[in-house]
Amino acid sequence: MAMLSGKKILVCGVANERSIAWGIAEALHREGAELAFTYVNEAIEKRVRPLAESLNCKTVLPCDVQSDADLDNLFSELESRWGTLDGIVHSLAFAEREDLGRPFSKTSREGFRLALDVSAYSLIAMAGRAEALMKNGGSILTMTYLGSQRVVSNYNIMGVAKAALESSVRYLAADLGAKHIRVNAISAGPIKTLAASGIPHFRELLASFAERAPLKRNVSQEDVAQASLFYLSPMSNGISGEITYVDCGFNILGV
Ligand code: NAD
Ligand code: 0WE
Repeated sequence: MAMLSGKKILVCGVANERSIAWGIAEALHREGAELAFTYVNEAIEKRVRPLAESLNCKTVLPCDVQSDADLDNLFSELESRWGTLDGIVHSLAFAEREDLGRPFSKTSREGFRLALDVSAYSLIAMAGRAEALMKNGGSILTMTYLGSQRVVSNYNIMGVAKAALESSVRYLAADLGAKHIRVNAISAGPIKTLAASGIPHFRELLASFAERAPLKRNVSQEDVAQASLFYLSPMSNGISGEITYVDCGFNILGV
């Protein structure tokens, strides 16, 4: 039995088939949801269009979350195509590569602004525009990482941005709850995606994670997709403002 038949869900953050958002999109499609996708630029559009078409989806729209005009156009396009919206998958983040490398105390003002704008403010910007479209309530889901709560070497300004994102989840949940709009986050363990490529020592991070995590393995795209289905479906109707670890238990560890 499909859990999401007739539900209209916007998926932001597919870059390629390894993207966390793509695993979620496949799961949503399997459960009967109707999807729309966004891309940040033309290079990503070339990747996203064929992937969307493989799920019989023709709604692929531009959105650089740094642009208010892009966000306005995206939601007015969804309004005219769909009229209502049931869910959003927000699965995007960005910081200058140099800010993930240099000492944290040397983070530039512009690096801070960019990381928080793309990785945290974008959730607020989308939720504010989605409110009017989510006429029957809705579910907004974002992706975060343990580096928001604990120091992870080199995660740096992204840790601060994810802390702002997680706090925004709670404030948005409180603000939009009366409209039956739920806002939650999944805190995923490390997964080798485009955003993880070129991170120094990422392979070592994955290996030590699998060794130490209670489940003795790495987290998969499918693990995150399954938990996402829960949040985008009525199975989680009583849950809002929550951060759920999908990390094979890693976050419970002390020494
Ligand atoms: P990914 O590279 O596949 O996805 C990141 C997406 O962000 C890309 O599609 C990219 O186009 C998009 N993006 C960047 N700047 C943008 C902008 N200005 N406007 C619109 N889109 C923009 O990598 P991923 O690992 O799937 O990342 C998805 C989310 O998951 C991110 O929030 C990331 O922080 C989070 N996350 C990743 C991991 C991991 O280890 N891979 C772990 C926990 C959380
Ligand atoms: O959120 C992320 C990655 C986010 C990210 C990645 C990049 C690389 C390319 C944001 N901006 C950029 N900018 C680029 O130019 N993750 C949770 C994955 C990740 O990144 C790390 C990690 C993990 C895990 C960086 C250092 C340490 C661990």
